[in-house]
Amino acid sequence: MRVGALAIVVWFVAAPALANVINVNFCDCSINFPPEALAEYMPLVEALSFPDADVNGASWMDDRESFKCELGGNAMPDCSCELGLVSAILRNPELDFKAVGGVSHEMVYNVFTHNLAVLQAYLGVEDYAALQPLFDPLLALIYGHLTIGNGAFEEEAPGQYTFSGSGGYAISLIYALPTTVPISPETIDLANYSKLPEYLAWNGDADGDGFSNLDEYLASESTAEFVAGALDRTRCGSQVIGEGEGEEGESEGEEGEGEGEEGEGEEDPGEAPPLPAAKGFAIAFLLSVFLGGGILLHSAGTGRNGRRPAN
Ligand SMILES: [Ca+2]
Ligand SMILES: [Ca+2]
Repeated sequence: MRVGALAIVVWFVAAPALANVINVNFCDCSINFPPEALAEYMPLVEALSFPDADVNGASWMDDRESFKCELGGNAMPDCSCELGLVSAILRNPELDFKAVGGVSHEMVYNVFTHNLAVLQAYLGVEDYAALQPLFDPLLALIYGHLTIGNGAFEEEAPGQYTFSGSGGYAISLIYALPTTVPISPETIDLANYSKLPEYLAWNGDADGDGFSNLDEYLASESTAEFVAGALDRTRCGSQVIGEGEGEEGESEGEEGEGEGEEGEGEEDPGEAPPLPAAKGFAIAFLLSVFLGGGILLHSAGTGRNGRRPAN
């Protein structure tokens, strides 16, 4: 990994004994909720609680006056499973399913680090450097979800937006970053980032065995077995199969989204029912949550920095 432009990654790169290995536990990039004071927002807090948070489904937020939102999921836990898959690939430079229609370490590494450089360029060196100390965990989540990249983000009005999928969720997080200058339209255009939904999204197929990642999740008895099975062509989740057995099947993975496509959230399976609106819940709080609840950001005053947990 290049050291200059990608220096930000250092926070979550542990002892890179091998070139291009990124060690990041996305579940560590989360949240210690301050307890009591949050009763009013408990539905939202519960939705965001890691490692079981599933907030990358069809969602919307409206932070123009009082804060309101509806959050959806896609039936797969985000950090432990969906981002866990990304993490496992980033850790293993030997992983390569390209010859059988799957993903490789190189592909995921390149997308992950490319997006890091793109966002850094969009935000500018000074803003990015200012954000980095406080927001590295959040930035890691952004890059992880961008790498998956499915879904869409649409700003309907300043502070009012809809989003779906990991890509849309990542953009919603970028939208909420407390920058010193307004975030440009290019910065919140998912089309400007690289992504690998055909391999990494719920309906993608990382190992090219014909079973979608959701298939593998539903056939798994644990998170670890999901991550292992989704990267093992002799398994569908916890179940042993013949290599490539699912290739003739009808898995959703066969309809995996192509790179750059913006899938619609309504395709997501098992969408969680919308949560009740959480009035008065400032974006600043949500961002502070990513920092362990210690910091309330100025962003509440900007009106633009809304944030939500979907995807
Ligand atoms: Ca999910
Ligand atoms: Ca598979």
